[in-house]
Amino acid sequence: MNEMNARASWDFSSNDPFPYPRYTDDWFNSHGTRCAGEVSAARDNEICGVGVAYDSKVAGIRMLDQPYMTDLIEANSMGHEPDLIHIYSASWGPTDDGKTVDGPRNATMRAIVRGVNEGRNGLGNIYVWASGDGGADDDCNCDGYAASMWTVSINSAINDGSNAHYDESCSSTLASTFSNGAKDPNTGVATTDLYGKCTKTHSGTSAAAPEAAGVFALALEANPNLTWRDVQHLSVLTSKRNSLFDAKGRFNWHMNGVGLEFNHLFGYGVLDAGAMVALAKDWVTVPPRYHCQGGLYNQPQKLKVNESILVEIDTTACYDTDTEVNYLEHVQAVISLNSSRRGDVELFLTSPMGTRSMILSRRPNDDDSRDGFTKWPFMTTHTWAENPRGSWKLEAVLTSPEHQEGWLREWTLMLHGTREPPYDHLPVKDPHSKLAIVKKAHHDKKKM
Ligand SMILES: [Ca+2]
Ligand SMILES: [Ca+2]
Ligand SMILES: [Ca+2]
Repeated sequence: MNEMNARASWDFSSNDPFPYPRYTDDWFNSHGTRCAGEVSAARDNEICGVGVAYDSKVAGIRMLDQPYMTDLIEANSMGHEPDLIHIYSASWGPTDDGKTVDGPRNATMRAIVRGVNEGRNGLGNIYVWASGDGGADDDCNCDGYAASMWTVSINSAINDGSNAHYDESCSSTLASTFSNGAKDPNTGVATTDLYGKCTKTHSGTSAAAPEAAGVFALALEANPNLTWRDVQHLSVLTSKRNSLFDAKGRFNWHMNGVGLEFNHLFGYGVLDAGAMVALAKDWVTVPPRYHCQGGLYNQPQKLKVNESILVEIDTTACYDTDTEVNYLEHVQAVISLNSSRRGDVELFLTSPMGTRSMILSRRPNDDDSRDGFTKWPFMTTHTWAENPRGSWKLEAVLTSPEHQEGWLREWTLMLHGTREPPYDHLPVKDPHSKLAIVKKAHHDKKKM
């Protein structure tokens, strides 16, 4: 490692200042060492490769290696030294079995919220999250850590631009980086390993998230004043579609209402470190963020099999109030529903500008009939920079071969974003850039 920051490190699994991995025959605890090397392996380290941000320092937080996980261990880890640590990179989460619906508990949620609001001396910690390795039968919007708007969740692509077989899809993924999964087994991620070794087989979205953490470290090096939201805006504006595509042809690229291309698998595309650093140098912090409850729908509706029911919320987006939102960042559809088979429910959210996000996909292994979803915050990033005023449509359907039943009970629409246009003070250097396209969309709209 380039330099280990011992002061920012801690072992929450055994409560001591030394987060050394516990060595086992199966190398089970090699994960953190491998992720750390991707970010921060020094130049000329004579072991292997080089970290994305090779001048960064890295702290180790050991927190997964004990018989059970507690809210307190998670909270302490996520909130550890939030002024010393700028970026937290997490390659863990709820079980990827395609039937778990789980997210941060109270203390962990509070720690993350405190991190983004107060961490990094008020600029906000960056929480980078692996979107998960549950494959096509899981949905990362059922992983409350990845789906949180306070985390930047990162999916992976393989070297030919297609998604990996283990990739999950969901509307909350912001961007992607590269990882293993190609047919050629020699296409894993090279990084540091236990016993001072080199591995060339680091894998999964676990290997994708630290690459993003490295890119964000470079952006913060170029401009230390970036807030946690600036980093998300930069990701949206500089990630590239390139040749990324869905190997199974399910999810195409679409353009949202302000001309930004997004994909259900890859978010806004693959991170471009050079473009992000260049734009970070010119960046002017985005205007204040407001939270607007756009509306509440609470007349229970019976779901239908293979036929959508449609409910609408018509919103002013808190027009002429203290929380007016005119330019979206994240949108949450906070939903309560239950069904005789939870995994058969699909949900789609369509914005007033016509952008349709699949906020829940079918999960064939999820046979829950009891819990359903209770005020679950399904999140989409796909309507970024759109104007939220108008009619939002929620479609719900049971995609069941046999007879199932269910109820959509409640839907609260939460709109998060700015009152002021976010990029007004940024110079446009490239007329074909996404920044130029969005600024033009915002400007044209104002003239109307
Ligand atoms: Ca220890
Ligand atoms: Ca998952
Ligand atoms: Ca997220």
